[in-house]
Amino acid sequence: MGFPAVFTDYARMVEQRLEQLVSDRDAPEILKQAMLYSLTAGGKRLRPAMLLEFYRVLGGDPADALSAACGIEMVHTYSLIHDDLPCMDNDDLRRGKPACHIAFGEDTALLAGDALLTLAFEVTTQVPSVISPQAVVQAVRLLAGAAGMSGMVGGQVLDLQSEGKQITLEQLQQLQEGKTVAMLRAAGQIACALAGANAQVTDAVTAYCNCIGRAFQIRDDILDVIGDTKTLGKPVQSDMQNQKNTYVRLLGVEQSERLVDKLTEQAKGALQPLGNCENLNSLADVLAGRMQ
Ligand code: GRG
Repeated sequence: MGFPAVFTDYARMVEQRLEQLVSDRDAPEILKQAMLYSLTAGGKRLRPAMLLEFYRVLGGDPADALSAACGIEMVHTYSLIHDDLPCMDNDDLRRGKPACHIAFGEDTALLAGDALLTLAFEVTTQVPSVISPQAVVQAVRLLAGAAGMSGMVGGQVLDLQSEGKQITLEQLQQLQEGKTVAMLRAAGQIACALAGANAQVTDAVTAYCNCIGRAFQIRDDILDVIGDTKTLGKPVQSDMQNQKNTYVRLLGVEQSERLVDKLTEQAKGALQPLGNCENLNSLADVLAGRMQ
């Protein structure tokens, strides 16, 4: 089963805009090249596509939220560049290509990540006037919160600290909540903010994203064991080598797969109050069985 067609359309829209947003800027050529190298290396574009689809489901025109969608993909791409650096996971391959620091050197890769992180906040504010300034402020706040110390960066610190140590399932969930779930949840919540959704709708979207986020990371843990480098575009068995704590390590593959299925059903259930969310329901199913 492939991604619903609309997600392929979103990915194309996001890729075009990402290229524009970086190419058009006045900045050192090598920096732009490194940023574009990682931004255009492929990837599922999951976070921006979720943002755009939620925005559409909530009554908006996805084109109006496109720059904000690019913002979340920029933060995600920065995190991958920094995660691959020798001082972090020290991986040479990303999205099927040499990692940014292999292609451009550690110094330029570090700075390309920094530039993507900062540009992300700038472009998130580039929305048309149908979206209120208050909604934009809220979107920026959500993005910063998800990316920062209590979100992705915090999760990464817990991940690094726990390498080679035995941690509990509860600690693992907390780590993955920061490292992975926070950014996926931000995709849904930013869409809610931009669309002016009420609290009840925002809660339903948040519940879906929380379940999808947990299932996504557990599937990632599984793929590190059962996946292959060519399909994944990144090295496999790297969790074991880096002595990472994963669901597979704590529960085994089968029980982890059952948990992914349970979370996927919960995610779909969470969207029922919103009415027709066919594409997001299909997305949940596709992600549960993804091989890349
Ligand atoms: C914040 C300094 C700093 C480092 C980043 C969280 C993190 C730390 C890096 C991301 C690496 C990682 C394995 C995160 C877990 C989430 C995850 C599975 C990311 C991969 O996301 P996909 O599968 O990637 O959506 P594509 O390439 O498809 O965009």
